[in-house]
Amino acid sequence: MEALEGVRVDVLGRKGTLGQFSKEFGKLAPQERAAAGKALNAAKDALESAFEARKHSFDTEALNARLGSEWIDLTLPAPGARPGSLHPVTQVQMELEDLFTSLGFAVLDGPEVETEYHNFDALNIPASHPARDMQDTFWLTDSNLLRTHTSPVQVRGMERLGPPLRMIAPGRVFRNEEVDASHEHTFYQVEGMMVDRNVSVAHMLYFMKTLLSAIFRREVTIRLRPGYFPFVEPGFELDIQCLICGGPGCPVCKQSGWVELMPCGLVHPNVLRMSGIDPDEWGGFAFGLGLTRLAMMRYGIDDIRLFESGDLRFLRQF
Ligand code: FA5
Repeated sequence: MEALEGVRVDVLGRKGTLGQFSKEFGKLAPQERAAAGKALNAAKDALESAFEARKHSFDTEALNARLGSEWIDLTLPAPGARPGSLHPVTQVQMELEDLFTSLGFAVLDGPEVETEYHNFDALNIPASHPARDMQDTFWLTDSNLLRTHTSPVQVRGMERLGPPLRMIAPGRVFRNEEVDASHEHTFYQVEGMMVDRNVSVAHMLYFMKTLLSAIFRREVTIRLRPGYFPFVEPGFELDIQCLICGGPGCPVCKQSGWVELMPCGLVHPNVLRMSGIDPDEWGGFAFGLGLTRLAMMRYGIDDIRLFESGDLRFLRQF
């Protein structure tokens, strides 16, 4: 097509061969000019239509080549929907549910829009208590809130089922949080609670160790340190050695080598009392597991923001 255009310009262009002929007209005798002009115009017309015809045949050839190469058979069956997969957090959640139901725990659910009473007051955190500042809260205009933890489901479980009680409550929680590699504003926790006679820290440790070895399918190094939560006494923080870096420090463990995974403790007598359970007769333990962080450790994911990103390149790996 390019070569053809080159020839066209050479012949028909302003400085082309045919143009040169018209310049010669002055040299002709006046009576010869009319015939020469006619002949020149006829030549020009003939050449123009020859070029057009050639161009048209090139166009047709190009179109035929495309039609040949881009051909699809519309009668073939469609390729079918790409199979989806469960979100990594859902997978870990389902494993935990299986494990705890096999240990006699009920799986309970609670609302994501919670009352201030269930999220705070009934957990021994009255309005004036400084512990409310530990969890930056998304308040709604009707004085309800987006639950900051799964602990309100403990209260709902105690109110509804009473003792003896074994329950877990997985679910989504929300905090008005500065987002980084290990902190999201929307993440998942699993609450665990057992209320019975003579429940001790030893029972609590047994269930938490069972949980960790089932999830990681290997020995993980843990440490227990004192932790403060108004709804437990004594309270602990259970940390696991960071499985992303193995200890030397990385952004996920904030360079400490340890990841805070599971705060826990013995249920505070005030909490039992507020839910109508006599603390002189019953005791209990409770833990609040960071489920999203657990999934990070389980799969070696170094940035929590990937979970809620909706990025299919991430999700298709599970
Ligand atoms: C609580 O939410 C308490 N309700 C836990 C509890 C339950 C204590 C029962 C005692 C008895 P905390 O704010 O530390 O505690 O959060 C619990 C876990 O959630 C943390 O250990 C961590 O794994 C996870 N977590 C907390 N904030 C975030 C966040 N912004 N992003 C991701 N995970 C988080």
